Amino acid sequence: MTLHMKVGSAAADAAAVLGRLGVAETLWTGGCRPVRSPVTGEIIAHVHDTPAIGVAQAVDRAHAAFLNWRSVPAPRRGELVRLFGEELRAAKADLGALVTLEAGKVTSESLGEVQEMIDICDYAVGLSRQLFGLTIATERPDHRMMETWHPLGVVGIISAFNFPVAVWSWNAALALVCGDTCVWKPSEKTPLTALAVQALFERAVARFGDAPAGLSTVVIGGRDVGEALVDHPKVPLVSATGSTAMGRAVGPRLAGRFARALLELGGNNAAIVAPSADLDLALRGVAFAAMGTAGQRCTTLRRLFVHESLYDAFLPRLKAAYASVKVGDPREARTLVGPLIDRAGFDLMQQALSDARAAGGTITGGERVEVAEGADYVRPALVEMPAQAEVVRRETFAPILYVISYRDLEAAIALQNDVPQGLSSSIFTNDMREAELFISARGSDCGIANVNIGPSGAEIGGAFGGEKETGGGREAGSDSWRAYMRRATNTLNYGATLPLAQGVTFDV
Ligand code: UN1
Repeated sequence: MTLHMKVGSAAADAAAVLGRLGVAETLWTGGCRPVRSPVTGEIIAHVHDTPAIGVAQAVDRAHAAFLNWRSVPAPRRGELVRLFGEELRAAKADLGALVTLEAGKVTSESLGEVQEMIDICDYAVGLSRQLFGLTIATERPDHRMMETWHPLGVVGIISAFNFPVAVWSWNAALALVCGDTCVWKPSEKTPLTALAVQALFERAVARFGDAPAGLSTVVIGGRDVGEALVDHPKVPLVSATGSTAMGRAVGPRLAGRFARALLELGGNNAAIVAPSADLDLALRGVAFAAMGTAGQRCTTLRRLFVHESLYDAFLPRLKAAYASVKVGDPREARTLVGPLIDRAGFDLMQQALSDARAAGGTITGGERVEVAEGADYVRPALVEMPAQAEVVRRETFAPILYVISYRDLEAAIALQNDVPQGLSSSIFTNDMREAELFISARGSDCGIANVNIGPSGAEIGGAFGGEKETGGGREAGSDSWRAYMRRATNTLNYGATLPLAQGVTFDV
């Protein structure tokens, strides 16, 4: 392939970094599945697909490991996650570089993604000493009622290309301290970062000493590999992150065999800029949330409601910010917007822009930027819309920000909520009544509702996920760990009689 002059080879960079991360060359050469770098469009590796029988073997091994791991004290399980966190710290620059090469993120965001993994490891280490249940008042004398939390089993993890390593870690770090084991199916677009994470995990396992084999495994492939994982009877929980279409396929299959689904699907996130907003702050918040990660976060800001009194002041500033961001090679320090993942992403963006134009939208940006032949770089698009048309209500995984002016806050909140998705949202305001209304029961219907920050870039300490078509699952912090354990209610009688609950008598 001929490369455009502006970018250096991604293949050479990938080979060097994979070597440093300890990924055996046989794992990323000689296979049938090409891996393409969105940075240059080059094919940088050929990985081996896991056959269906291989998925079953991985689950069986993980299940055997679970039977051992569930009896290891939780703080000791935490020690493995602590060691893994150390490996991630040491490999942060290299793993970040690989995220950039394989997913196209700019370096700062790739490093941030690895930092998010380190953070969840730290969190999980602490959690390993804080897995607790309740003691509950009982109506019977000389009885005690309590709940205990036990390891659940093998957790299937399906992750998307846009957070190719962090999303796995939110699940795996918690699952491992909870006494579960994991089988991970990464996006078929980003298998290399998964192989690298696996290599780092195995280093931690070797240092840990006595971990059972098969605690965490990667399986690679397309839909059939995902289905084999989702359908396996020894997988009681599947945590799936990706499109709503994927969730629609996965959810019913899991329900059909009464397995748990933890779904984190599409978002169509909005922000409201209210009259009292600090406009400098709002501008920066909107710019990062809408253009960061080239609009390919599930939390990306896609809809902006600007109060009519500010519209003419705010829009020109936003347009200037859109015109000034550097779109280009994500490995370069000054670049803020890297490539779209592939041509299909580019085509979807162009389709949405043409639908928006047909619905009365006025578009600024959105055009192709020539960086590397065979790669898909675009200038983020700002689309002023007269109303919330159908195209605005659907999630297009690309840097398009629809802007609509509003007069009345309650009407703006209603519009914000009037989409099928319910992941993230925010309001920029210095009016306490508006801020409180926005996060109240009558406010945003999303899993995340922020004030004076954008909808993206959440920390791991909070529960992450959303409502409606976003799938309802919660990952990462708060009490999300409970999804990875099974709860038992225990009632113990330490008396000499057998009083029955609800006053029932049954004297024999
Ligand atoms: C995703 O895009 O799937 O809140 C996850 C954020 C990140 C995670 C995004 N911490 O934007």
